[in-house]
Amino acid sequence: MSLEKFDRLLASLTGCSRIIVQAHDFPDHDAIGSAFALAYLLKKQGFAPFITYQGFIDRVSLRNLIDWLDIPITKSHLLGLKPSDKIIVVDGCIGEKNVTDLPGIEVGVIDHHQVKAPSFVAYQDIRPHYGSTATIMVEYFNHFDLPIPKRVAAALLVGLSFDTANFTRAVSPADIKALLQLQLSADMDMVNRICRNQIEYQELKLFDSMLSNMRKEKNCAFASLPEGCPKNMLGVLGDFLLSVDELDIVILSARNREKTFISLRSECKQNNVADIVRRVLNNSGVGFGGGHPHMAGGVINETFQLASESSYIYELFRSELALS
Ligand SMILES: [Mn+2]
Repeated sequence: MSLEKFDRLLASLTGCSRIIVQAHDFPDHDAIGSAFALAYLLKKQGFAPFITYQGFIDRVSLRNLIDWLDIPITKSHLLGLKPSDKIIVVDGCIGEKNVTDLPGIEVGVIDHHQVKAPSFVAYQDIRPHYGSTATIMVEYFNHFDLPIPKRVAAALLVGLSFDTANFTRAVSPADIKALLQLQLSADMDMVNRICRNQIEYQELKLFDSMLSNMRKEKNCAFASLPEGCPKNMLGVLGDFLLSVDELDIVILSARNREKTFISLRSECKQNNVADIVRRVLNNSGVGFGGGHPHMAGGVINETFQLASESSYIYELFRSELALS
């Protein structure tokens, strides 16, 4: 992929006092790591970048990533954003429900999800076949012949590892090339320490609650988590269930801050969970969702009795699944 268009974007931004690098809302490791890398690269090109996001950081491994690698992040309300600000969205796309439309004009989208950027976005680099946005960022550094600093390499490698579930899903040859390159530059003790510590002691009881109301139908498991379960923890729990031999699809839900979050995992081709969640939520107006064929998420607008949450989710999704 030629990056001449990116050169043209930077040329068009000459004279901008600052550039906002926006990670998707409720960011994950890939979003923050990629934003960190892009901000470093922009700084090297003479710009004044600020990394920002909306939502919360509610997962210990992401907090560790930010703290231990000293990643500078500014909450958007502290930036005093103006309509003239230039925004580059990473690991997400403006127009998607998980990217808040901040004051400012979106001039770029760099993402690896199945998305379509609005036509007003001058620069679009969308590669759904890549395992992570971090992989795209490695290619940007190479384009500029820029060595990847130790901290940036560590952040990118954590993002790549998380998004590919340690190279077990959605891995492209570009991801493996990036892995090789990042391993040479990153502090691997640091990378491994961040990747290994994914759960807090007090979260162990969530496994208990999940198993206590889990419903298994053929190769699919449904479960609802108690109110307040961190959204990102759903992914950890979903991956845990997916590691069960008999289970190929996992659908989890949890109420958090007055919303119900859905997390879907699939390891069978017959069930593209990004399509399923869009069909079930977006098309019906019940909520919204999206993601990858193997890993997707969504939010339900509707309010319902907590007692009936698990059966509601079950009824909603059951008919859209191809179970065996
Ligand atoms: Mn990603």
